[in-house]
Amino acid sequence: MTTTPEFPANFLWGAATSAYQIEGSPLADGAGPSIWHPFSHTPGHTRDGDTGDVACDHYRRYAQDVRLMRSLGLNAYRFSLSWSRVFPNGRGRLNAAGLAFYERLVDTLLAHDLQPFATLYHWDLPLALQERGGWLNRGTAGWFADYAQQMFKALGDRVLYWTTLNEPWVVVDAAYLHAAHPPALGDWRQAPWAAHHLLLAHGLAVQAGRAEGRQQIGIVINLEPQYPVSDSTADQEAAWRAHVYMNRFYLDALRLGRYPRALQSLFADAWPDFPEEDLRIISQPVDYLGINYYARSRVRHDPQAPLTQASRVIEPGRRYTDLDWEVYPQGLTETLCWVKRRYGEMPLYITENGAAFADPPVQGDRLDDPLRVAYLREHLRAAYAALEQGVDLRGYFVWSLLDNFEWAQGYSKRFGIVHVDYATQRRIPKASAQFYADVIRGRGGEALRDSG
Ligand code: IFM
Repeated sequence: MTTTPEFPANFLWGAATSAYQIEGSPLADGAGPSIWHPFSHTPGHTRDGDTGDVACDHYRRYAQDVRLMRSLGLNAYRFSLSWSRVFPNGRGRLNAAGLAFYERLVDTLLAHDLQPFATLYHWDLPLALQERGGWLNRGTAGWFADYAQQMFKALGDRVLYWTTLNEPWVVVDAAYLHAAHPPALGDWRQAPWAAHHLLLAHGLAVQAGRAEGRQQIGIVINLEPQYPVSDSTADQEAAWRAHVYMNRFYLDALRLGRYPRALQSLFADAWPDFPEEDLRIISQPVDYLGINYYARSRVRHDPQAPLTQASRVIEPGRRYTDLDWEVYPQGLTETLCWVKRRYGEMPLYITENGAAFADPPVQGDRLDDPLRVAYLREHLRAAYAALEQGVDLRGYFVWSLLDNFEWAQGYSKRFGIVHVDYATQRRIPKASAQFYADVIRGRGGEALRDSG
C-alpha cells in the first residue's frame, strides 16, 4: 500500500467485549447462572481455576469504562447481553433488575456519543436451558427468539445495531468436539444438531427483530484462512476439510440456504436430514455480517484430529501471539474479499480483531505494548486494503477494550488495549490504546502510513 489510508467519515471505530468476560457479579440482582458459572467453578476446567465472578467488575464500573472509551475517541461499543441476567431461567419470568443494567449501560453510551452494538448471545447459555438439553434441544432456538424479542422491545428504541450470535462455530467446536467449553460434551456426532439449532435461533431472532421493526440485525462469524503446510494431497485435502468445516459451514447456510455438500461426507451417518423450511428461516436476509479475524491456520493431515483430521501447525520463523495464533494481516484482506466474492456484496464489519501478548510490566501509569501496536497497525492497513478492493466495510472493533477472562485460559492471556490490574481493578490505557486513538482521530492517516 503506497497511499495514506483514509477511512470513510461515517466509519464505526469501536472496541468489543462480552458479558461473562468482563462484567463480574454473575449472580447479582436476581440473575441466573449461565453454563460458564458451574464450568469455571469446576477444578481443572479453566487455567488456575479462574472464574468470571469478578472479572473486570464492569457490572459496577461500566460508567468509568464508557468514559474511558469516549476519551479514546471511539464512536461505537460492541458488548453482549447476558441472557440469564435478564431471564434467570432462560425463559418465562423477566428479571427487571438485570435488564436495568443494560438500560443504564446503553443510556450511558448514548450520553457519550457511543453507538451501542449489542450481541444477544456470546456463549453464556442460561444453565436452566442447558439442563433441558441446551443447543441439542430445538426448543432452545425458540426460547432464544423470545428473549431476543423482549430485548428488541426493551432496548430497540436506543440500540440500532443488533447481533444475534457471536461465533457459532466456536460454540460448537469447543463444546461438542473438544470438550474445552461448557457443556463440554466432546462428541463430534452431536455437532450438526447443535450448529443447526444455533442457526435456527439466529433466524427466528431475525424474524422477531423484523416484527419489532429492527433494521440493523446481523450475525458474527469467525473466519480463518486454512493453508496446507505442504503440497502433498493429504495436507491439501486436510486444509480443504478444515476450510469447509470452519469457514463455509455457517456462511453457506446463512447466505446460500444450504450446508456445504462436503459436510455430509465429513459427518457421514451423523449428518441429519435437516428440514428445508429451517434453512429458509436461517437464510433470510440480514443487514450486515460481522467478521472476527485473528489469524490464519497452516494445517497438516492428522488422523488423530477429530472430524476434520486436520491439525494446525506451529512453524519456526513465523510470528505468533501468546495463543500461538499466527500474525498474518494479509489474511484479513483475503478473508474480507473472499466473503464478498463468495457470498455477494453486503455491509461488513470487522467485529473482532486483536492479539494476546504477554505485556511488559506497567511503569507508573504507562504500559508499552509494541507487539500489539504493530499487530493493530498491520491489520488496520489490511482492512483498508479490502476497502480499496471494493469491500463494503463499515466498521472495525478491536478485541478487546479491556484485558479480560479469556474463557478456558482464564486471566492468563491479555487482549486489552487497556490493562486491568485485577487486584485493584485499576485501568491503564496501553500504548496500543493511544495508537488506536491516533488512528481514529486521523481516520487512519499518519498513524497507518507505510513506514517502510
Ligand atoms: O475472547 C474471545 C471472544 O470471546 C470471542 N472471539 C475470540 C476472542 C479471543 O479468543
